Amino acid sequence: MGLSVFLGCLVCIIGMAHASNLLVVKEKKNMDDAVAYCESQGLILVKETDSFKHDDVVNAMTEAGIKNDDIWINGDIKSSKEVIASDGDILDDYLPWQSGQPDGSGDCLQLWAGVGNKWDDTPCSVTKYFVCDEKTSLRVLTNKKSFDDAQADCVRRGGNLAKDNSATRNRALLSAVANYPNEDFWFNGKVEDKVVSTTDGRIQYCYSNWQSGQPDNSGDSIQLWAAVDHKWDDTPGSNKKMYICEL
Ligand SMILES: [Ca+2]
Ligand SMILES: [Ca+2]
Repeated sequence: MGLSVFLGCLVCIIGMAHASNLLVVKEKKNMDDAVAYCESQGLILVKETDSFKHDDVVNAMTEAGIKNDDIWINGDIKSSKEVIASDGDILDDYLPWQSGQPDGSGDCLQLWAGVGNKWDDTPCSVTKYFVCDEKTSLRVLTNKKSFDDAQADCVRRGGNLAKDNSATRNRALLSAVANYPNEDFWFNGKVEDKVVSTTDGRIQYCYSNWQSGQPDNSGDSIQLWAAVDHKWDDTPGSNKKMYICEL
């Protein structure tokens, strides 16, 4: 018994760090070359997944002295108007298009300086400055859903609700939700008789981050509870909350 728990804990050490760290590249390239350049640096062409990331990008451009230039951001615009990032991520929950866009003028996504850095579809062959971001497998989704619907949406995106199975991973999750101090979040945690498991049925022995007094049998799903600095709380999965996918 002791041995199996120990082996389980070795698995639990795996995690990832997160920090906002944008690289503004003041060398104009076409979209394909911009994507490839970021990849060559171990980074990814920046994905504007929410308004906070958008603001980070504009602030980085301002600091770099290119706020009045168009830049490439990550997005391939399909004929359906669906926007897909270079890593396959579906960008559909934050869409700050300029009014009248996308108008079919191209398949690639730019921040259009002339209209206050809004989104515009434009030809991929044009050369522009661009911004790289560090890769992260964590994706915060702000369109609130029940636990099951949140997990289904993460699966649709090619992943699952993110596990919170180590102190390192917990720091990454807290960093990911830091812009939303007043919002509860679903992550990949279910609880029954105080035993934590994930949606794949694995029991998690090694790590927990319960708020004092929790779990109190108030539900079978675990939230990052905003009221207590995003510590864990068991609560009904039917409640609609923001959520974190791991892609
Ligand atoms: Ca356009
Ligand atoms: Ca509870």
